[in-house]
Amino acid sequence: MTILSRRSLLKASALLGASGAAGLLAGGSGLAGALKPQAEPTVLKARPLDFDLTGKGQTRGMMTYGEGPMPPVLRARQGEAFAARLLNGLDEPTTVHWHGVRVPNGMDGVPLLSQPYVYPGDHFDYAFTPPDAGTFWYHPHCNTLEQMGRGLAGMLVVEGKDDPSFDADLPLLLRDWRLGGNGQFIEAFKARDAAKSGTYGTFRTANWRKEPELSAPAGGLVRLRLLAADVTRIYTLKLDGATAQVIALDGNPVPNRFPLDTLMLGPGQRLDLALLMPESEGAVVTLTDIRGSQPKVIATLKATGASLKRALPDLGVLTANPVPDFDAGAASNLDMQLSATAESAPKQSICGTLGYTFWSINNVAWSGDTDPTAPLAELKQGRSYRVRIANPTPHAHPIHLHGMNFVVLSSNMRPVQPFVTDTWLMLPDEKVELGLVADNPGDWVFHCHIIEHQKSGMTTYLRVV
Ligand SMILES: [Cu+2]
Repeated sequence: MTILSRRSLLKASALLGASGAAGLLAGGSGLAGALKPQAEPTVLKARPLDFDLTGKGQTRGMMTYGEGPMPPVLRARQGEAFAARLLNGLDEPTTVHWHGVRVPNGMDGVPLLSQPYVYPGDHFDYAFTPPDAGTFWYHPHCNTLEQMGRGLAGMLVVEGKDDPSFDADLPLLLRDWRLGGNGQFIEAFKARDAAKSGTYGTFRTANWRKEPELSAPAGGLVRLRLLAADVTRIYTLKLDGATAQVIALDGNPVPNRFPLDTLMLGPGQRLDLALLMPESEGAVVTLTDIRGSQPKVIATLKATGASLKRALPDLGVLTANPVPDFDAGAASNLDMQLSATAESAPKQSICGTLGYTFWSINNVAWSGDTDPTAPLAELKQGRSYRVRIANPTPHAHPIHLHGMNFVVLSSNMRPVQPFVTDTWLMLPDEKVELGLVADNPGDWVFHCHIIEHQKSGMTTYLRVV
């Protein structure tokens, strides 16, 4: 299908109404959510919000999903139908992308590439059956810097049938806000920073609270689900006062569990920790971000009650997700270079533009959220590809693929496990090889998840046919 005819189809679909378009597009992918048993949809209303985030009075012009204030932690079950109806209560178009979930293309939430814009007052029905268990999230893919920057990001936990049992399951959404001293939003970015590592927030939160104190049973096993939902910040996490092991990265169980030493977590990434709470009531565990010049406390966990006397070895294994096996012997190479580009102005876009182009993939700068030119590559459905990515820039880039997972094969800079992931944090001067099985048909964006980089050129897409 050419882009032109696809666009025409999308425009025609938009006239049918959002839910009609969803069915049409999902049907076209061959993985039609519409043909599966329907789940009762969770209503997800995107809406403006004024809320006292800082404790110093209301921050105006925030955005959230649902009753709020914070977007709800959605729960789904692996292999069972899930549905959510997005109602757009904002005064601008939006969509929802289900980050890390291997959905049919029509459910992926990228305007023009996979679905129509959802205009103010309109709705869109998302329906899919999550194939994988783990920690995922949802956020817009339209005017993303503003919409995510103002609050639109929530967690999605997909429970597996054989998940080991924990004494507590604590999702923790980490993010910053760009607020001035009066607690009101300031400019979402600075161009000179967008051309470097990105523009940092000024007010840090976990679950929309500054340094929240959570509680968990003393001597209990806690599954701490961490999401780096910030538009810019990379975290280097450290835990004091408890032993913990990394059990999953980006929704997928890690091949070998390891301690949380100084693992970096880039925007878009998730990290599941199995944490053993201290035995004595009142003892405090502290999660700190040690990246940057000043360590910053993210959250604390206080032990409550009599000790449950559990131990980390009590935990069963997490079952691997049914991601297809990469076939190294039959794989073709696919090379990508992340680079800076000559500064230029991108085209106008319904989903907003920063007004700058700073970045590119294979020397092509994406000209906006909504004006794809051609796919970077056309992949054959079911075939394996060795994606070789080089980052010759002096900045880190968490590079994210929609619709499919890849397995980390090698890095020129650090030892890696064969992690299965949707987002890999490319370090400066790093070269990695990722194994991809192109098993999900459709057009899938591949972009840096530092949103200023994404929105100023570092985006492309792969077509699987
Ligand atoms: Cu980047």
